Amino acid sequence: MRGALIVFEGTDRSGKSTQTRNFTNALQAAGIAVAEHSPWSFPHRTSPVGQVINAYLTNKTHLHERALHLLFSANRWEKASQIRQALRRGETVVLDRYAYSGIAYSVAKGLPLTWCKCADEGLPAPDVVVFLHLSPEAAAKRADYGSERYENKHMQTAVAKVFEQLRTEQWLVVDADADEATVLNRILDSAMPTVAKARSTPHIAS
Ligand code: DGP
Ligand code: NA
Ligand code: NA
Repeated sequence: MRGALIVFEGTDRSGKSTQTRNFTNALQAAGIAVAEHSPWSFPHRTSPVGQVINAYLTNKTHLHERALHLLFSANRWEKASQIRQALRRGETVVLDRYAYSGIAYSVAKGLPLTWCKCADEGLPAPDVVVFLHLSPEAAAKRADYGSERYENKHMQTAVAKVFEQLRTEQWLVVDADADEATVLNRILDSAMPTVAKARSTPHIAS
């Protein structure tokens, strides 16, 4: 069986980092081979491109909005062959954010949707998109937003709106406004059948 490409998306504080970890552990417990170091997070901040992104997010540098968009995209392209290779080896890959974040955050700041979509065209296509839904109000209650760029209610509300636009019927939308174990169970209930189906069908060329 091939690996499945599973993408988690959502606004900041929706629990993606925790739940991609929990979900990876659950896959392994179910005997499904998972790529090493999964979940893989975007942006991955340690590559040269990732370091520039990190400097931007922590307010240490300024970048033109379009240059920034292309850097986030490049940061995903850097990993594209590794993703494909893992899938071919039969390993499932869990991603904490992907191209949908790329579009949502840039469009929220006023860049045109069609232009934003171009840079990520041709990346390995996900089999499953899990969208952790948390209102900006509920997110603000979880913990104070930190000091990074975008961690404010105005931006998060704008990002949530674009995610709504991007959402298709294939997305698995999970209500993330509950405790960790409850949210994980919701994710497993909705994603596991799709993961099993993906692994037993050939990957659609992307
Ligand atoms: P995270 O490490 O998941 O908290 O992401 C850091 C911040 O970067 C977060 O506010 C979301 C934002 N972000 C993630 N991916 C992208 C992207 O592709 N483009 C833009 N503009 N922002 C992104
Ligand atoms: Na964040
Ligand atoms: Na994360």
